[in-house]
Amino acid sequence: MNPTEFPQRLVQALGPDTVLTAADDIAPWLSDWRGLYRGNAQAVVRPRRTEDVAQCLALCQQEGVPVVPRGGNTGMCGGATPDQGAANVVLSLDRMNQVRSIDTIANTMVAEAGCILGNLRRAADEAGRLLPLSLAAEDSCQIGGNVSTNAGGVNVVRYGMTRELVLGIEAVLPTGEIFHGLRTLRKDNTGYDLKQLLIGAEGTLGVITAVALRLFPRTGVRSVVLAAVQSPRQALQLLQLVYEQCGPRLQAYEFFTGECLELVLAHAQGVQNPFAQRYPGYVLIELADTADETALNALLESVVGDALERELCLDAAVSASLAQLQAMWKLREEISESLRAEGPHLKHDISLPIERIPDFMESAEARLRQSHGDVRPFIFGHFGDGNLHYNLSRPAGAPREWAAEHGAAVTDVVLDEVNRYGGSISAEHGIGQLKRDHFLHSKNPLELRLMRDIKRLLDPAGILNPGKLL
Ligand code: FAD
Ligand code: 2HG
Ligand code: ZN
Repeated sequence: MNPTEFPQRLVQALGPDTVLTAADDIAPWLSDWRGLYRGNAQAVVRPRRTEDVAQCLALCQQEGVPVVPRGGNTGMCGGATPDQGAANVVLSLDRMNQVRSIDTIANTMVAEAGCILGNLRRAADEAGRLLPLSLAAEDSCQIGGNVSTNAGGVNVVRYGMTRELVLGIEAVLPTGEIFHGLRTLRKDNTGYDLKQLLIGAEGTLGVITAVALRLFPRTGVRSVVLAAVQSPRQALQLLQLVYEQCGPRLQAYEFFTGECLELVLAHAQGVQNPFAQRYPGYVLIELADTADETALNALLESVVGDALERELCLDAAVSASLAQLQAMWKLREEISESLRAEGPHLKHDISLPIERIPDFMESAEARLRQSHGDVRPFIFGHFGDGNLHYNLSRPAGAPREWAAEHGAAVTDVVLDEVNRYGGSISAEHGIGQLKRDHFLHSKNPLELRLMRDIKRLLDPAGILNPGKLL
């Protein structure tokens, strides 16, 4: 086929407004948020309807054209970036951005895959409900991307991962067939739960076009404390106390080291250290409830009082207003952007059995000190659910290429420790192209065989997001 023939067929089938073919128009769709990857494509398709997605995939399957689904492009592993092949088609869901329904009796929302997560959270709020999936990228990422990566975020400790929020899915299979699984039922034990295969599949099994989500009572009353801690071990003891005393009101339990706070203070705008001195680590704890602000504040004061008395933290700053609450959250949420501003670094999105986090951190640090003593750790994460972002920046003064040269050896040390402590090499960001080799080594042969069989069954021509995950 000559190079313009296939794009022209897409244009004929879907209309010129839906298909971008000029190199300049395609260029912005070829790289990832971290700036790690850059690929090629012969066209970018931006459908408005599920039927258009189906038509696009059917045409691509006929000609064996690789398709890369794309959401908000905030993924950390290059999953939405095409490879170097000139034949790729990027399929963006950004124009499928309608909320189809909100049901405040069943407490469900049905939304198209291209809806921005923050917009869905606001739509739920306006209806008096909570969509609890929350992450710093929520004003850029799309719900289809969230479901495809099984995103986590800051409220997993209370509401679970995205998978636990999904009731139904509409998707297009690589064959062009539409999978009509957009049910909102809470109970449905009719055979295999096929939608689960699409959740966390990173666009390798189907293109999600709409999702049905669970909603919760709006937790309009919130209270936050930033607690300074001596160590991860102290953070763990504090977690036990907070959990025992606050139970389901515990909405977020986030950890970051003193180095992370310094980084944010150096790079982010409009941030302030609430403490007069520096501490080794910090825990941001949010309690939330549907009503009775006075009772919630009293609970927080009492937990903080107990924690200080039992020496489970070194210091604590409690939010006295919404502005203070937001300012404390900003210190946590700006870490990722500040790291990006600092330059290339190695990300390890790992999870561990929570009680083993302190031992893991001590052991990993000791090994890294021996092998790469000058590497700069920036460790933070969703401590309450066992997820650490174990990020390592190049030594001070080292060139930007440092990670390319030493990264593999450093990552081997970290992931070896993760394995020793019974953890996972990918907690919430997924595999994409970044972690494919580590992923293939981390799974046992039976798991890999089953995954490959499923891939072959749903995508016999192997056109959907090739080179990602498997
Ligand atoms: P993309 O990056 O566009 O795509 C991600 C993957 O999903 C790709 O493999 C792509 O092919 C596939 N995909 C996208 N849409 C579809 C679809 N409709 N159908 C099929 N496949 C599709 N992640 C967390 O889990 N927790 C966090 O706390 C968190 N914080 C972040 C903070 C910042 C500042 C940034 C930049 C990122 C953060 N992330 C976090 C990572 C990222 O936001 C999530 O992985 C998010 O779910 C990706 O959504 P997206 O729409 O940007 O997907
Ligand atoms: C977060 O929790 C994100 O802020 C990003 O998952 C983590 O940048 C990272 O490593
Ligand atoms: Zn995270």
